[in-house]
Formats: sequence, structure tokens, C-alpha cells
Amino acid sequence: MLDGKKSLFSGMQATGTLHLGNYLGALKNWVTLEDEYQCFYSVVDMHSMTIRQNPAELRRKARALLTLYIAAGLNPEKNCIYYQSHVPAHAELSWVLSCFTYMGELNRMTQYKDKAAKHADNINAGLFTYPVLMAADILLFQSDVVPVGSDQKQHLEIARDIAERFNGIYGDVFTIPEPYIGKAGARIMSLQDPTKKMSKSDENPNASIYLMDDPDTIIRKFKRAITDSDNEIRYSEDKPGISNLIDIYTAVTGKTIEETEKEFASAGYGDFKIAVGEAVANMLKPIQDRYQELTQDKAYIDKVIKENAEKAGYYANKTLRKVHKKIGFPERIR
Ligand code: ATP
Ligand code: LTN
Repeated sequence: MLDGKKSLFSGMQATGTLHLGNYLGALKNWVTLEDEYQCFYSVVDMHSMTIRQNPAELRRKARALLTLYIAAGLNPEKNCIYYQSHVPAHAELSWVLSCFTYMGELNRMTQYKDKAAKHADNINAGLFTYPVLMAADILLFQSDVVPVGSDQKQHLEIARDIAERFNGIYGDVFTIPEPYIGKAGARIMSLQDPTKKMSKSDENPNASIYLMDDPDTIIRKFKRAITDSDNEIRYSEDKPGISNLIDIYTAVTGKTIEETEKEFASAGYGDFKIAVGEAVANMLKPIQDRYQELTQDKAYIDKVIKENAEKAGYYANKTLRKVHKKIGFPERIR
């Protein structure tokens, strides 16, 4: 809760190019929450440092991501959209919280294990303490809910554990956050290997639909999507490829799985793949157009960056001051 209104935080890393999973699993839901919550959406560039980045690329991608948040429908008047690195309170709270987090807890994180395996030459301490920074992001804004895809559930659990541990010692300092995972689209799988999630770091461009892909590319990628050898459009655990396409179709159109199965009862995979591709391309077109418009308006984006960082800083510092006081840091002399 902030100023008597429920609040939320979420963020995305400025690495890679946003894909359909990021949109359906996260961004699309974010846009629906602005009236009910005081919303903070960050481009979490500090998290991106856990993997080696090219500085110029990181800066470009961070700006592109922030612009895409707006293009996808987040109104920066109602949602606080900002760069994590512009609000030092994230790092400050992260340090304090790291002293309330156990190595054993961090050791269990599957994302850490996956990323450590993928980047065996750079298993840095930041990669290990990543969930602590994420807890700081969330707790700084007294978030009631955190809208994410289902892969982030484990990180949210640790954020809750840290908050409960801290509150247990110092009283009710932090709101305990709940995950908010949308019904449809919470886990979109790779088009080339439907047992793996669609991921920004996938090297095969055919595995993911990128938000900036043009309609022909989108339809081509869907046509090539890996499916099983029968030809029945039916949702089932033993048909991960076609089930993923059904998930995408239902998340985009708002139809149910049953309605979708019925609609395509007499169609083959080829027709269904084209229908999914067209639905996705139509959904993305207005976002792409708006993105192009926004990139022309440098002054507007700069204004959003400046004003929203100030707003986020205001609320974040309020929580940080409370934490510092509780743990016994000396008061500042003004
Ligand atoms: P990577 O796989 O390289 O770690 P990512 O694609 O998971 O990156 P993130 O920046 O970690 O991207 O995630 C941003 C948001 O998108 C998070 O809320 C995450 O849960 C959600 N998300 C990521 N991938 C998917 C997916 N395949 N399906 C649904 N939601 C997803
Ligand atoms: N870890 C998330 C990104 C992220 C986040 C957060 C999401 C960083 N801080 C706080 C929700 C709340 C990811 O990799 N998808």
C-alpha cells in the first residue's frame, strides 16, 4: 500500500529483444492494472549486469524497452515507468536485505542454476544474489502484488520469506507481496522446442516471435513451429507443440481452449498455424506503429524518464528511511 492505494512493482531486463512470452505473460496484464493499483514498472538494468553486457547496446536496449512499455499501452501518467539504475535506493535496500537472506535459500533458485550453467565462465556474485535485488525492487514500493510470468514464482517466494523474516524482527515494515500470474499466456513455450520456455536468450530466432517481427516473419515462424505428427487440434499434455499454439491463440483472442478446439475441429495444423500467426500479427501491429511514433519523440521519452525516476525515488526513499531507522542506522543531521 502506498498513499492508501494498493501498489505493485514489476520489471523486465533490458537484455535481448522482447518476445511474445514477455508480452502475453507480463506486459499485456500490466496494462489492465493501472486503475486498481499504484504501478511501478522498471527497466531493471541493474539486474542485466549479472551477465556481461556491451555498454552501448545495453543503453540502447534499455531505452527501447522503456519505449516499448509505453507503446504496449502503459500510460506514463498513471504508471511509473523508469530505469532501476536511476533510483539508488534499489541497491541500498538490496544490501540490507542480503544480510537477511541465507546462502542456502539462494542456492535453491532454479534460475541461478540455469544461468550459471549457461554462463559457466562468469558465475559472479551478482548472479547469485539476483533474487535479493529483486526482493528490494518489490519491497521498496510496498507492493501488494507482482505481475509476472510463472517462471518468476520462486523469486517471489524468496521475496516474501525475506519480508516476513524482516517484519518478524522489526515489526510491520514491508507489505508481503503476492504473485499475480495471468490465466492465459503465463508460460509460452519455444516454437522450436515446446518443452522449453520462449526465452530472450534463445539463439535460434525461429524459436521466438519478437514483438517487432513483421507479419510475414510471424506467419513463417508459426508455419515452421514444431508440432507432433498427428493432425488433430486438441489441447493435451502429450501434444506440447499444438497445446502451446492453442495457449497463444487463447491468450491473444480471449477465446477458451474448448472454443478454439471447436473452431478448428475440421482444420489441419497448417490452417491453424496461419490463423495463430494472423491473430498475433494483428495484435502486434498497433504496438509496432506506436513504437515507431514514440522513437521520433525524444523530448517526450526524456521527460518520462526524468519525471518518473523522481517519483519512484520519492516512494523508494520513504521505505528506505523507514528501514534504516528500524535497523539502527544513525539519523542524518540536516
Ligand atoms: P531469459 O529467458 O533470457 O532469462 P526472459 O525471456 O525470461 O529472459 P525476462 O526479462 O526474464 O525475460 O522476463 C520478463 C517477464 O516476462 C517476466 O515477468 C517473465 O515472467 C515473463 N516471461 C518471460 N518468458 C516468458 C514466457 N515464455 N512465457 C510467459 N511469460 C514469460
Ligand atoms: N527477475 C525478473 C525481472 C525482475 C522483476 C523484478 C520482476 C527484476 N526485478 C521485480 C518482478 C518484480 C526476470 O528475470 N524476469
